[in-house]
Amino acid sequence: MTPTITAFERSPDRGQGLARDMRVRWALEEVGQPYDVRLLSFREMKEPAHLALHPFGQIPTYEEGELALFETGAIVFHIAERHPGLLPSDADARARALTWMFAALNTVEPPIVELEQAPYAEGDKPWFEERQRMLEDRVRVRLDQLSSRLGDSNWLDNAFSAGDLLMVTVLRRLDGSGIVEDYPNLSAYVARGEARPAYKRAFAAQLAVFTGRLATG
Ligand SMILES: N[C@@H](CCC(=O)N[C@@H](CS)C(=O)NCC(=O)O)C(=O)O
Repeated sequence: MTPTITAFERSPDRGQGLARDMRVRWALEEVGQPYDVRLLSFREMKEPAHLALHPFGQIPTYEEGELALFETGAIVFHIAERHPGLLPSDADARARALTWMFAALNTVEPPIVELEQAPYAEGDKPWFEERQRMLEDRVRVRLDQLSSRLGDSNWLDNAFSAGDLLMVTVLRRLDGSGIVEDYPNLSAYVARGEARPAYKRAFAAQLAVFTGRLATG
């Protein structure tokens, strides 16, 4: 059965891979599962039909027959559980990959999202610049730690996994800030993720929502 995901009809980043349907598209591409996409306006995201699928009125969602899921971590885990390629078969390695999935979403993403949203939410406050510096320091603490752990490895725990998929998409949220560039091994890690054919297909498909064109090759 072909799953259907939801995505922005008009994304704030105009399809640069930052909207979170990118994670789900990438996971589906990694495992070779075709999917359909239903595009939603901001108004439609807050209407009862979508709230029945996603209680917080957000994207992405994932529908497969009777099953309806929200939260990218849960959706990527579901895909990874049902197809080979995103989670190791060894039980301990699988548990470690799951740990990295949670670390990406629970430990690394929150300070990044706070930094990203501060200019919109608090940009007009007299204390904004001081707070912005504090938020950036918090992000740097996490990136220092992640960079130390990654070291010279290609991926977080040997082979590429759903943990890397989520971590790369989380780090990409810092695009344009120049922060990841201060960590050469993290920059190279993100670039390795972006170089994967499945990532490129997912990126092209998301961008095509805005350009109307799917890149070939
Ligand atoms: N924790 C959620 C976050 C979902 C989320 O923030 N989605 C954004 C798009 S990337 C959204 O729908 N924003 C519009 C809104 O919250 O109204 C997940 O990982 O799925």
